[in-house]
Amino acid sequence: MVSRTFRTRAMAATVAVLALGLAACGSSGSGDSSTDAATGGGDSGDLINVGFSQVGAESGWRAANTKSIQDTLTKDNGFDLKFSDAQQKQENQIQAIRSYIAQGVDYIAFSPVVESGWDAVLEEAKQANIPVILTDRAVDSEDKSLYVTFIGSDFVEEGKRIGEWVNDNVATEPINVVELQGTTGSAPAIDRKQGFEDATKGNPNVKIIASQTGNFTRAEGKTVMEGFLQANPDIDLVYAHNDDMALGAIEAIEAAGKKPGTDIKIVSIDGVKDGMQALADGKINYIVECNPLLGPDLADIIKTLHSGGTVEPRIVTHDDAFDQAAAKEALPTRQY
Ligand code: GZL
Repeated sequence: MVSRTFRTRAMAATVAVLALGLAACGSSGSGDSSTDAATGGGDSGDLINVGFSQVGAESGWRAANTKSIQDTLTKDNGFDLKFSDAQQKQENQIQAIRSYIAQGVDYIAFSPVVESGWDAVLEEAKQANIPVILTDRAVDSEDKSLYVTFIGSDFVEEGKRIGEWVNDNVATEPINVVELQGTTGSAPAIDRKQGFEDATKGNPNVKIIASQTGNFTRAEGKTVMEGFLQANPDIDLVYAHNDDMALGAIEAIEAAGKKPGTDIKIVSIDGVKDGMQALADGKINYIVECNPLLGPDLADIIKTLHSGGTVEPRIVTHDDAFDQAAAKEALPTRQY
């Protein structure tokens, strides 16, 4: 999650704002102090208007991310959240952001489905004086003034951690690797591929024999894996950029009469419940987590900004990693 320093600072700012809010409520005798106290900034009773454009509903990770945002940015917590699902289409996200600008929201937050093509619409938000917060995925805009901060995991590091585990636990002899890439052009797909290659390029035992996008979905991951199996008789390891594609690959491997996790090893990223269950069951061999629970930190960031505070331009969320034994231990208490 967000660095301890950031949260301490945010909590201090929030406490100060709450104290001011309660004092104002007491002196003015106005209505619902819980709403006033929750927002602190602006007139009493105002909610903070936030427009959020979500990538889609393509994976278990996305569902958990959406739930975290919608469960946190509530009216009881001082927010009026406008939420849209772009069905993994950039044009839908751009349209949603323009709609939020037209509605005059206080803040815009979004998870960019791909890295490129955002400068124009972000410039429009900037001209409208609406601060933009990137969550989960980054954009490749050179102009860093187009958004206030980017909160999300370090995808290159995730790919590197996978590669390092493969070096130490599988590629102690020559192995043929197939890679199920995430959505083409998305930050996690670009960076997870880079990280894995950075970690394994010095290991002559690792040979990537095929690499293709499965668009982060279980169905497309299964279809691509079926193609890999038909074209390559000797696959030793699948590197899936997310659990949903890994779960699709498991279905394809089993349909081909092979044992996932044994005949063909699988490594993946996310750590969603279905992925962790497959890991505990021995069908996946290693998972690096990508924490989707960004709602509380997004709320902290907005409340800090709304009370006149500042936030770091890059906030890296913490990710754990799990082998099969660790998955068995962690499953009972997983939040997603
Ligand atoms: C990563 C996120 C990715 C997940 C996928 O932060 O953007 O998108 O790894 C999801 O499961 O579809």
